[in-house]
Amino acid sequence: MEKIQNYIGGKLYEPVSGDYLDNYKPSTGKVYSLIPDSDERDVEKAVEAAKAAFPAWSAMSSEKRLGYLMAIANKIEENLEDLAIAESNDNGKPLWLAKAVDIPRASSNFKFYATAIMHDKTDCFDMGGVAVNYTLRKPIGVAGCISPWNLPLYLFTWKIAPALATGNCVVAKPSEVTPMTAYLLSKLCMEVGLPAGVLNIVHGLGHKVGASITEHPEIPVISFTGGTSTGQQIAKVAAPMFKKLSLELGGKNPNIIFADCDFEDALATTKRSSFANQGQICLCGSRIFVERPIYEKFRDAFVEQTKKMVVGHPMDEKAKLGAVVSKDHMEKVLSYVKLAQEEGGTVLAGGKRVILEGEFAEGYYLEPTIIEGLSYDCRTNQEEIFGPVVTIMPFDTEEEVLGYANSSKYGLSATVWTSDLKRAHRVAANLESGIVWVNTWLLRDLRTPFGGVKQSGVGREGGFEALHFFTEPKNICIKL
Ligand code: TXE
Repeated sequence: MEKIQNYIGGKLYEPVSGDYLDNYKPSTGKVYSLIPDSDERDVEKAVEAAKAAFPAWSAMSSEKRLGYLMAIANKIEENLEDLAIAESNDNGKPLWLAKAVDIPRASSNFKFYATAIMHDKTDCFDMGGVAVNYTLRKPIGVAGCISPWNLPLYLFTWKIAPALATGNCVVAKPSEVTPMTAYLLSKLCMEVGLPAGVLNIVHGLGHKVGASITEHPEIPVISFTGGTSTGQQIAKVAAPMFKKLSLELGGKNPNIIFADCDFEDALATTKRSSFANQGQICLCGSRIFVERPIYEKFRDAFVEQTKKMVVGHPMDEKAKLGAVVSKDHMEKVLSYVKLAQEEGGTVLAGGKRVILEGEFAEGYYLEPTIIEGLSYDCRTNQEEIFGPVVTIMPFDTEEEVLGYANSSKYGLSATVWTSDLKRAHRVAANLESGIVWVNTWLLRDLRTPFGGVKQSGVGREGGFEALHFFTEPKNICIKL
């Protein structure tokens, strides 16, 4: 049984406790590796290593840091197949998805930030002969990066890359549900000779290792992606310590489809935005609103095509959906299907666990599920389910659907389908979300600000937003 190890000070270590946790393979429901059950002692070792590495790493030229990060990006590409298999084994997602999305994006994250630091600039304010002001941006020190299980390496590197690129050192914790690719990444960092202590990865439970990172007095900046309730816990600890905080949390994203949409494109994309990654993407469009003139036509076509979607084991090329990430999560999602029916909803497609043959019989598979007949403000339409479950309902006016869409306590992303350019601008401007896609979904430019409003988080990742998050500006005014 493979034992994952912590990566501290450039070396691999057992946890100080010597204890391990079971790591389950979602596709089979069986334990297939072991995770260090680390604690504050491992975090302390990691912080010491990061502090020791910080002076040299932060003083290094951007060009030299670019070299290390590009070397890591190239290693990820060279090991794409192994990393994708590991990701699929750990998360349950189809292998083709890990190969097409997760692992290539992990490499892109490193490449994007390795090059971004070569183009960042600061400000100068000329007081007309009296004085001149210039701004310096300096790395903060040891950054804490805590990431979730839905896009493990993709989101892990999305935090680490800008933190390292800007000259910080990192103590990172991947989700204990999907630790494998972070472990493999640590080996790639050793292969490229990343200086000891620049990146440290401590595996273990959120309330132990995650909490220890959050409350550590020598980690002044925390970047977190995960559930809203966990984000609240982290904020409670970090705020009184005046830590800089980035929180990327949950979503309950509206998918608004007007009658003048490109019907086939809206239908094809809605299948993806509803069920990609088994619906375990914070950007999935889980509330579908269709303008009444095309409601029945769209609903019936969507149901018919959803029923044909193959749910299979992750190595099955035909599988559109693999396994959801854990038994607990599968049961949580099924509990929402039950709730929806109690709230008056009708299941038009799916709603049940899928039992596959042979070694996959105990895997965590769910049917893609569509539910109709709910009110916009019921729990099913207000709470994040984070599985392959969407609701669908008609609307008659723009004001009505904006009211439905904005009724959520979340505000991460939204999708709008219309051929009316003026309406696209108007509706996008009135949606309470950090990201709006018009006639597309999950089309990503890494330069754009990424994040949400309301209970979807605090701050933005992406582009120069991330470079500025991981640095502190200093204004120097010189009298002439
Ligand atoms: O998140 P958690 P999980 C949502 C989604 C999902 C829910 C829970 O609704 O069902 O969050 O998912 C660490 N101090 N999203 O369990 O618990 C934990 O170990 C410090 C949306 O993944 O928030 C893990 O590494 N850290 C999200 C990370 O936090 C703590 C994607 C996330 O775990 C901690 C995933 C603590 N007290 C889930 N407790 C998105 N926005 O993409 C836990 N952790």
